[in-house]
Amino acid sequence: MLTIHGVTRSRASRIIWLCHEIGLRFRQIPVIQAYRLADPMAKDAPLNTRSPSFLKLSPAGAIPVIEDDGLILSESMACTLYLARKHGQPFGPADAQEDALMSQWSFYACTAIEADALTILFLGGKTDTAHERAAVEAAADRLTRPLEVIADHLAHNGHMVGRRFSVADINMAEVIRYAQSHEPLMRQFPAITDWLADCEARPAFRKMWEARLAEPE
Ligand SMILES: N[C@@H](CCC(=O)N[C@@H](CS)C(=O)NCC(=O)O)C(=O)O
Repeated sequence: MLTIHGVTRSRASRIIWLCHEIGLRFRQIPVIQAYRLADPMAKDAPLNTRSPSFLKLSPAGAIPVIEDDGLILSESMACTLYLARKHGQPFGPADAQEDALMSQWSFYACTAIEADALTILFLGGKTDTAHERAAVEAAADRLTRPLEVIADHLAHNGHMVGRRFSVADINMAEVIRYAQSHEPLMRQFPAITDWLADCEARPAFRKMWEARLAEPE
């Protein structure tokens, strides 16, 4: 059976969402981020990204990691793309061209959007200082161009690849939703907010999200 290492309050959420879409059973080992613990090396600390046993599995010390049929794989988007390919349509690619496009949009999400969207997620609610406010506004400015690209694509295609909901929508939605709290930014892109609302209304997303909310903050 597929094993997912990582709490749901992490990028493991994208793998869990996909598993629920596919109807794929999995075992979850709730490895937590070390930075969320006062002393990750304490004797009674829960299994975390600095635990020696986890570092054996993932020398990079990051969640999520999956184990499947002897394969040990890190990088959340490599994990979702692998599982989508393995389990095929509709969430995975129909052919090599769709496979390439699903990779293209996933890499674009990671390289052009994720860092700035995370700045908004982590600082968005706590812009106490001028420095923090400037960091959030600079991130929102940099996001305008990639979000224009995505909004235009969605307005013409409805989904990221193949005019159907797929792993490419999961990978893109998981990253764009980090920026959702920046209303002036998101308001410029109704094609994105409508698509995101549809993504987040899916039963598989809701199931993942409920599990996430049930975990301690
Ligand atoms: N590019 C990696 C990033 C992995 C990553 O940074 N994971 C965070 C949690 S979402 C983590 O494990 N942080 C651990 C730590 O900083 O101790 C991926 O997509 O999987």
